[in-house]
Amino acid sequence: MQRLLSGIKPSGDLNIGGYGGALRQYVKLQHEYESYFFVPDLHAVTVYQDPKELHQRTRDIAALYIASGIDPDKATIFLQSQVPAHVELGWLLETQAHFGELKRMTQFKEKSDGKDTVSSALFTYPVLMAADVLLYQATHVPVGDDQKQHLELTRDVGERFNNRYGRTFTLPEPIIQDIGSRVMGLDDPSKKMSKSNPNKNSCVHMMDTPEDIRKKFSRAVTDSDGQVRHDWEQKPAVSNLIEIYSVFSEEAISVIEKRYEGQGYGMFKKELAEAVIEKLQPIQEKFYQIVNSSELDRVLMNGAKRAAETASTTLHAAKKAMGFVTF
Ligand code: AQP
Repeated sequence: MQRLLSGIKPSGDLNIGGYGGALRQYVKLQHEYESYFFVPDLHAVTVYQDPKELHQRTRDIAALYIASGIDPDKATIFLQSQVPAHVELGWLLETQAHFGELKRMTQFKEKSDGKDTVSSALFTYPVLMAADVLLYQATHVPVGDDQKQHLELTRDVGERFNNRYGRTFTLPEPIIQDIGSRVMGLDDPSKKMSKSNPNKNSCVHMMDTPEDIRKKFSRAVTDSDGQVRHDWEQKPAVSNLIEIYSVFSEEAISVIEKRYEGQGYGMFKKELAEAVIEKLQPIQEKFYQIVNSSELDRVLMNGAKRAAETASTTLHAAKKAMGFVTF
């Protein structure tokens, strides 16, 4: 069976962008791959996180994995910071990554833009991501559109290591879906719906109340031609809403376009909100049952144990290949 690894950073409250681009896919893929789903808490701290919030959000993301349908008996669910091999391999791989290629990472450019200081961890974070993936010999990584470049770096660094020290790592392939791979902000369709966006109306959070969800969609920007038509070039805001609708109702885009033909945006936005509410309601219920439970602790402890076994085999092989004294 081929192996898959992916995760969602606890850097803010999870929104429907992360659900559409990642979590929804995880739930399906767990049946096709031997799956590792982790919470990359070490990645979150590349920018400052309030310790109490980080603690709670880390549990929240893990609970959302389970509440959304990932089965902990099938997939391994764990926290990155519970498996020290990630950091150790990250350091070894930093010796293989080039300063110039890290400087070209668009996410680094975006996140450092306009800041007086940025942490060096933000700069080297794609190398830690490479370690996350290569440690598990993952054959596939489901990623949103924005993470494609980081996965290419993972392959480059892994290949460089293999060429220099002998074949140690499996080079992973991305899995990118067509619909939902890039959910944009409700206030600005040129910007990705992001956890760290301070404008709370730009995204719908997974735990938003029905009232909030209705309000946010009613305020979502559209355009002036009044047609529910999917066309990213000419109608990015409406196309984004149609894709969200398609993700949540599991209907084809053409079906949605047809239903609202000639009706303007009012009913379309209302029913879009209802489709999202309907999908989120059972997830929210399950989330509240498990988020602070000892059941979640047990899942994460078992997951870390299982993950560490796989990770330590790869780390040992990498250290041996590089010439470190190993026993
Ligand atoms: N808006 C989105 N549309 C589609 N996919 C998305 N993903 C995130 N936002 C969207 C995908 O979710 C996975 C986990 O992402 P992440 O949380 O680890 O990192 P991120 O992409 O940096 O997410 P955010 O929300 O933008 O976080 P901040 O603001 O903290 O940087 C990835 O596969 C991602 O593509």
